Amino acid sequence: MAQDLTRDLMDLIERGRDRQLRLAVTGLSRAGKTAFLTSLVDQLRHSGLEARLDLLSAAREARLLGAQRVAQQDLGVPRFPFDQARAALEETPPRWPEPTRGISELRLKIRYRPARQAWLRPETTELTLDLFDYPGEWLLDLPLLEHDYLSWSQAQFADAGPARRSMLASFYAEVEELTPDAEIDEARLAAISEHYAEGLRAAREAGFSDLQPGRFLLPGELQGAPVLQFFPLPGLAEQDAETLDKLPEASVYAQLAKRFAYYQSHIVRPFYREHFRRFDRQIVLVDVLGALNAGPERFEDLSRALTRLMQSFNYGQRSLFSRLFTPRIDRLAIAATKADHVTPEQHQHLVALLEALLAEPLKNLKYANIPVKALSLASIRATEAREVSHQGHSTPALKGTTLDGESLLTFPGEVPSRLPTADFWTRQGFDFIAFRPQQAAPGALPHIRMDAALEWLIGDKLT
Ligand SMILES: Nc1nc2c(ncn2[C@@H]2O[C@H](COP(=O)(O)OP(=O)(O)OP(=O)(O)O)[C@@H](O)[C@H]2O)c(=O)[nH]1
Ligand SMILES: [Mg+2]
Repeated sequence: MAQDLTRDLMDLIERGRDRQLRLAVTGLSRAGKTAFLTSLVDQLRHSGLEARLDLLSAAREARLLGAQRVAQQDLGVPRFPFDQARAALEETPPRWPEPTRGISELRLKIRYRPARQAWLRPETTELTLDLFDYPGEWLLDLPLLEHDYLSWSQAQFADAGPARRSMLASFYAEVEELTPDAEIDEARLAAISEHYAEGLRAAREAGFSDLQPGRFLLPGELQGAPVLQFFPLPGLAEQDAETLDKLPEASVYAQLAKRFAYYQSHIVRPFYREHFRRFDRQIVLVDVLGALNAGPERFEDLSRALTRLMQSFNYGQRSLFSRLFTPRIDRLAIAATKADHVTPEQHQHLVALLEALLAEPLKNLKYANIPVKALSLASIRATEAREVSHQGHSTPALKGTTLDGESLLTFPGEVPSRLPTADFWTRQGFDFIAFRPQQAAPGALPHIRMDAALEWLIGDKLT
């Protein structure tokens, strides 16, 4: 207890001195969070020696001395599996890090020489960077906190397009026969919940993003628990709220609403409270290219999911008071990940498309006067950019190895710089290929613009 208190006090002092930063790496499932964190640690650990970080001013000015992982704050949370991720990348053939199944934390101490040496100023200083990783599936539970059972049910049915509906067909067939005032039948609720979970899993496999509740996709230790046995009911209307609320405890509606509330208060809220409240900076990672490859319904689904998600974070300018006691995100980056899937001259379009996808949240952030930088990056670059000449013309191409080990020289297609039109979708001019990471070489992992991201997110703290 006393130890906890001392630690919290030390943190508070460090925050006050601007020597500690908590960075939210936000991204839906498969967006590239784990790859980003792995690369971030790797680049900073190699900084000063073999990392290529020219766009990070502290590195360019040779003031960045390196970084070390240190004991994290919460000893009850596993450590971010950096070594496992790095080892997977070094195997022959190299492998991508595993999808994340639970929460992990990481604390980095970054050592640097301040830009201006002054009297009484130490020659070297440290910045503590706190990071954490989690399964993307769980992130979409944050917007679920905004709802009650009635409004949540309505939203789940309102947003589903034809492809998504077809994946949930067996759930729809069952649930449509259920009336809110029917008496509960435990076994039936469990069976319908399983249909719902199956439908969500199928939708995820098919590239959909806006899927709630997240623990249905990745239950962890909650597998089979009644708290995961609920689902939305169709045909509920706002004006029925009063009647619905009066239904007896043993009715289907009352039971489902109770489980939904339990899920919110016992699963989502603690997750949010413990991990998502205290951030100073944020990077939102988006697999724009993956969504582009998956078609219009998935693309819209991603845009909607991200817009809702970004409402769950605290943004605002900082005063000394807010920095100490109610930290807010005062600067963020949005990044289109896996930029090495397209040729370099497409990167600008990729950023424009990302901005179009996030138009709504960007408007709000601008209004709140929060600086945002949009960029495209590859945390771990798997391809090489090439020029191919054909009949006297030189065209850009990518060289990489597919996951099956086939060596490829390809032009994956043009990225539209605006939200794609119907015409784009019918032509479907984009061919997304999953590449294997490059064979490990000495030094830091190859990347695209990790240094630009770092400069924006922490550069000002390294001066
Ligand atoms: N080519 C390329 N592929 C990448 C890059 N980053 C991620 N990927 C691919 O995207 C997949 C998902 O990346 P992860 O970092 O595991 O994604 P995540 O956001 O941690 O996903 P969850 O843990 O499932 O939430 C990887 O297995 C790679 O196939 C990159 O920089 N370049
Ligand atoms: Mg992950």
